Amino acid sequence: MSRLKRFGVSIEEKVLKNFDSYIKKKKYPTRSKAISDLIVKELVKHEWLKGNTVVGVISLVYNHHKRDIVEKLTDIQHDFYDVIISSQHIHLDHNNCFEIVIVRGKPDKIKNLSEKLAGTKGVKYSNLTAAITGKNI
Ligand code: NI
Repeated sequence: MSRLKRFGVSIEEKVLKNFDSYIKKKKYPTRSKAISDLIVKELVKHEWLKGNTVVGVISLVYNHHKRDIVEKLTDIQHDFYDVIISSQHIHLDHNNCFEIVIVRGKPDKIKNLSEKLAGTKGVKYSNLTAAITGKNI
């Protein structure tokens, strides 16, 4: 972690009041931590838009009894083997599976993979958690 830097911010009273109630609900220890997290979130978005190498996690919930779903999801993942670092499969109950796919690569390719997996018939839930390598922060 780099050195902490202090700076002054002027903000409308009403906005600050709303922000303080927001950070209280989120249980942030300080305003500084809350503001820092918001800035990092924006930088992550920016990094994804710039198209640099990013990381992420795709999570999926599906019923493995659904016709051909396991083969389809595996085929898609093999088409994107170069951006997949690792995956883990958890059997939730008799029918349902939870799978996480950890990815690293160009944002367009990762979004494409995420959309293909999400669009597979039988996938009940899918989410892409976007992160960055952290090198530029
Ligand atoms: Ni399973």
